[in-house]
Amino acid sequence: MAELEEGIVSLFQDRKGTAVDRWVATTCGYCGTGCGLYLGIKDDRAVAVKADTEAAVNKGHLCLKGLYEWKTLHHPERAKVPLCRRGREMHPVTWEKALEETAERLRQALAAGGPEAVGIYHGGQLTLEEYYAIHKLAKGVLGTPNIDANTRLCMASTVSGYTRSFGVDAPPGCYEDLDVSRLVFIFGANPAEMHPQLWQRILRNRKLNGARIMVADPRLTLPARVADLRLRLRCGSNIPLLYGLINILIKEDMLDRDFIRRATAGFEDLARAAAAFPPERVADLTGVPAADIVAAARLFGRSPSAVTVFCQGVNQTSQAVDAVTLINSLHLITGKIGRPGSAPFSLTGQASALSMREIGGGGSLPGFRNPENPEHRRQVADYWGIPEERLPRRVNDINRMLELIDTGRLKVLWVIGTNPAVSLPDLGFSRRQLEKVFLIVQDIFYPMETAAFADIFLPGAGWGEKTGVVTNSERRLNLVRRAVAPPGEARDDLAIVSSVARYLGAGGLFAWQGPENAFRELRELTRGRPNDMTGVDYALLEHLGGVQWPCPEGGRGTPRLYTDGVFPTRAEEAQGYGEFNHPEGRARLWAVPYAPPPEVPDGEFPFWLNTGRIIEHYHTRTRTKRIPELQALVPGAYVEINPHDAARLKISEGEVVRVVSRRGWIEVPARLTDVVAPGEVFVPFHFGDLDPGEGGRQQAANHLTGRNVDPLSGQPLAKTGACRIERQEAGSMGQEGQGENCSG
Ligand SMILES: Nc1nc2c(c(=O)[nH]1)N[C@H]1C(S)=C(S)[C@@H](COP(=O)(O)OP(=O)(O)OC[C@H]3O[C@@H](n4cnc5c(=O)[nH]c(N)nc54)[C@H](O)[C@@H]3O)O[C@H]1N2
Ligand SMILES: Nc1nc2c(c(=O)[nH]1)N[C@H]1C(S)=C(S)[C@@H](COP(=O)(O)OP(=O)(O)OC[C@H]3O[C@@H](n4cnc5c(=O)[nH]c(N)nc54)[C@H](O)[C@@H]3O)O[C@H]1N2
Ligand code: SF4
Ligand SMILES: [Mo]
Repeated sequence: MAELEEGIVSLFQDRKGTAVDRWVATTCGYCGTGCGLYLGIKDDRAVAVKADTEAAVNKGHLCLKGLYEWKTLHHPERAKVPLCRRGREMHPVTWEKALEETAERLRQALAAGGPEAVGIYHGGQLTLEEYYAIHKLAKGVLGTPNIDANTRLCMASTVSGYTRSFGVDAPPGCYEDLDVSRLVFIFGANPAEMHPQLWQRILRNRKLNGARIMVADPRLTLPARVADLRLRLRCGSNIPLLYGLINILIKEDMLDRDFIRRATAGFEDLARAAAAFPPERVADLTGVPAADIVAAARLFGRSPSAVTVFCQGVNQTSQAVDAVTLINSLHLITGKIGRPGSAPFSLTGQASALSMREIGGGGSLPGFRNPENPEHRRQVADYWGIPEERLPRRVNDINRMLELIDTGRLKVLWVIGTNPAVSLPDLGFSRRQLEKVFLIVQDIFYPMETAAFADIFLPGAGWGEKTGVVTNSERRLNLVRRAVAPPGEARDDLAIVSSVARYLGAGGLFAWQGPENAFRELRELTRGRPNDMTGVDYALLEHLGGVQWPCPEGGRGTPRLYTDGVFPTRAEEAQGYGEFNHPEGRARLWAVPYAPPPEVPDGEFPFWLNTGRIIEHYHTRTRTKRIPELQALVPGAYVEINPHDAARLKISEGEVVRVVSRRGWIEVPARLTDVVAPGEVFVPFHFGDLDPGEGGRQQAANHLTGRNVDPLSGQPLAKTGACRIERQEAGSMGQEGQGENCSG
């Protein structure tokens, strides 16, 4: 077991011996953990990486991805010049031509169709300054409601869940909680693979302090295997499980009644709703034995502290926002919040996903302002010097934007730093929309899947080639630094967005001399707000190695929120969750409804379809597939099937099967493993479809996923759907409809 625990998840690495000209301090550009590292530069090229032994987050450790990150720089397929489409071909053009064309298309669409005719959809791996520029351009110049980010597929449910419970989208806890908590409850997350350095901290806590680990996941992940208590619930059954825990906590009076009285509202309603979920019913609905549900509630209730770590097993399932609010409630009714070792803690996915949320990516205005609040609107409009009416009141999420393309209202879409041709659900539908719209793609690699649909391609500078701020899961602002020049004519996203603004005649609003200048501007918009960073500048970030917001002037940052039991629930902040009817300053306990997921297995599609990720790859692999060491480890997609199901269906290890859903199909090798339960399958979503030259196999998991979304957050349910497995007859591989249906 010791080997399993240490095994793949962390590598200590020290390359003091590597011959380099200089080491540049920076922050890892992959996951939201935010590890500190040094890039080794020799002759102006990146040649090595070493972990930062002083870094508060990772203290000298890095995972696989961080270790090889430098290899994404200087790759021959880095995009180097702007391209424009002429017929079927993309041709190199000058920056002037590309920018002029981009601005002209936006202008024409605006003139003909108004602000709804244009849109921007961006990723979560840019810098805070770049997000600020994008949102200033979209909301302050174009005035379009069509502005969204891939946080819609990632953290949108947490954004709404935190806001509903606490009044603002701010993660209450910090990593230190993982070091000191007596119980780490891992709920719908697999940090051993996705946040490896946090998993190391959890294991260290167990070793040094005897912390307990409890895991709720349908898959037998590494954390589930080593947990003290494992709740292997069925896909899509978070709500009954959480209600089941709350039911026992109340029945056995494992509550902090004083905290409930003082700091919360809505307990009676929550208690009434939870009463309908006794352990026997919950066992029926989740597949978790009733005794384990009781044991889990007691472990949580009796532990002096507890932190619940959650991620996509919550955000991407049905009733995701409701699940987030119940997780928050679990902590609120037991008073396990605002103290060391106690917090509901959503792990953010991408390196700067939280930066994006705090500056508008989750649908707010900068500084978590409410776009429906006249005072907030005025503050932003005045600061930018634009008419207040221009600011959209409600943004259209990417789901709505695709519908607007489908109905011909959205004409020009600008995609920045995300690969929707692989990552959006229901790829058949989504790719048709990318085909239909006039598409501008801004990415660091060419080719990549979404660029195949582009009319204009703009080459961006990536990690290691630009300086700026990235905010990690614990609200820590870190610096990423330019260590080498971008390849060819590539330019950083801040410069590109500012140039487009200039071509649109709004250059005066974007007259920054580099990122630090932009940071100073955006910082002012956080004054007095939940993410106040008016006390932060680049020098302080350098000096302290990162600062956690809020950090008002003169401050040094705030590791933990709500330590006084007062919550920022105020009527004027009550963005997007309807009528505000509870006392200010108290956290809200919601009695959420329960309904089974919208799509469940049936005779035709008898398996639960679960999709997600693995340690070796990052998202759509534009970076990790170009790192030979990582690509060799897992070169293609596959489907995990439980050996009992495989035996029943006569499927052997490695056999290529067809996975079919109501939306589409993929053909991938079967991997027989008890990591998935009988009746469930899992497909990693990292893989785009192979080109004909590579065998032409259709393998992107999102051919299978559907357009059902959480009604409160608009987040697609990438983890809850139904599918069947078809065996391929010899010789019929790859031809639609010729598989042998062996789902029953
Ligand atoms: N190596 C690597 N690391 C990454 C990434 C990557 O691509 N590669 N991506 C980053 C990003 S953007 C993100 S958002 C995070 C995601 O990090 P995670 O959320 O930890 O990863 P996932 O594999 O998407 O899903 C986690 C778990 O949710 C479980 N799950 C599925 N359905 C349910 C359910 O109904 N209930 C419960 N309780 N659990 C369920 C799955 O079985 C899976 O084990 O990882 C980040 N880190
Ligand atoms: N079925 C299924 N689908 C999912 C998920 C799932 O679990 N299952 N997870 C969802 C989640 S949580 C996420 S976060 C999304 C991720 O989905 P995407 O955002 O599509 O994933 P990436 O591959 O990270 O795409 C980022 C793109 O930006 C480019 N890039 C990197 N750095 C820069 C830069 O500095 N500037 C510019 N301009 N470009 C840059 C990269 O080359 C890449 O093409 O996928 C979602 N889709
Ligand atoms: S844990 Fe995340 S931030 Fe740290 S090295 Fe790995 S990918 Fe990078
Ligand atoms: Mo994500």
